Amino acid sequence: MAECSVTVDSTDQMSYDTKEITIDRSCKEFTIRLTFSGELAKNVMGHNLVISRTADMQNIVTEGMSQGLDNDYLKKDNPAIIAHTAMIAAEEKETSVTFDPSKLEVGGDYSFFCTFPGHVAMMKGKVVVK
Ligand code: CU1
Repeated sequence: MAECSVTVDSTDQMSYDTKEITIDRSCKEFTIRLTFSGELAKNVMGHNLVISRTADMQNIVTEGMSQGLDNDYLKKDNPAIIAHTAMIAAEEKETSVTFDPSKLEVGGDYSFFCTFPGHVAMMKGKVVVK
């Protein structure tokens, strides 16, 4: 049976607990659950999880910076964003996003990452589509 969800934890150390997630394209829907196991507040250690083609990642991060914390440092109407969670931290320790994995191509080069300013250097990983 296909595994149609994954949980990724994020921390006060500006990190996710995994460097790679696998999305099974045979799932009707795929859910990514993002948790926060730290103690810091969103304005200092907010994390989200965004999926895009790796080639679009830097642009999404850069344009997100000017959107501010109120918009989760993300320009959400950018069509290059395939899926994204809300930004969380100690105030709200869990969120999730459910999307249609048929938007992804098997073998495509995709990444997941955090758009909080400065975090992408440490908070990114590979999305494997099978
Ligand atoms: Cu972050």
